[in-house]
Amino acid sequence: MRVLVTGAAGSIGQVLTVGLVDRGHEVVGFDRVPAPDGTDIPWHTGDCADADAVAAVFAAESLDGVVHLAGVPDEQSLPDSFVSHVVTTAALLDAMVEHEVRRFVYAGSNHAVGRTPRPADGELVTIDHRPRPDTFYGVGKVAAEAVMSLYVDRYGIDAVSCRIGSFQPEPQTVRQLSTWLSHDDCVRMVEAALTTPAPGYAVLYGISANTRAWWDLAPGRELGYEPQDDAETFSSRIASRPEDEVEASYVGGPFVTEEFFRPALDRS
Ligand code: 15L
Repeated sequence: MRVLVTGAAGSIGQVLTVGLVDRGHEVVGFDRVPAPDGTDIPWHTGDCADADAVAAVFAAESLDGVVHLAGVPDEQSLPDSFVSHVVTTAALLDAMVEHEVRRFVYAGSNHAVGRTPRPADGELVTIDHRPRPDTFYGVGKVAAEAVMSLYVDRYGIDAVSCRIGSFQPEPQTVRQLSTWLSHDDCVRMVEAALTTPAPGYAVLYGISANTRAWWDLAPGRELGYEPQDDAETFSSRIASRPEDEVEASYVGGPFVTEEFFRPALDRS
């Protein structure tokens, strides 16, 4: 497939670009910053919140799909979060409709359901749990999923939101022994979301096959995502910390704590 990757210069973008090319896909990069040194793919520098910049990319490239990773991966004010996650998603979907590009894969986040409490032992957080954001970041991710759902219903495109856990080379904390997404599994996940036949609107939890996982991997498996890595491999290297208990109580871990409580709007 020939795929536009937004946020291609970011941490996930760089791993994914190489991984998708290795798997035989053609990747076009799109980011606010120029291509990192050594990048050898077509590249567009611009902001995907800018509909004109997005339109110019789609006019220049013939595409089969979009992988939308761009967006600030952390807490911001509500308006900034809206632009970062919702406006960018809408701008890309509008261009996809205009150019008849059918497949959209989104870097959603566990923080869309971050306020979901950990269920009883042996039970999983499923994709049927209601949207329950833990931050304005999470609100932005929920709203971006809503825009995707609207475009699937209106225009019949296929859109998959991968609610990513903790994308790291290795897990760093006790929480991440449950929530880790390895680099290789990230590539497997996105390739499955790009190539699975006719998913319509779909959501999956983007984690590896972690022994301590408590988010449901079945929706991803139904789309062909078979994770291969397990954070448990690294467990002996992870020191416990006092905050581990609170971080284990909700999907969103540290994002549910009072440290993140703030007004929605910045005031000058
Ligand atoms: C995310 O979605 C964030 O982008 C990242 O900063 C981490 O908080 C990660 O989730 C996580 O939950 O570990």
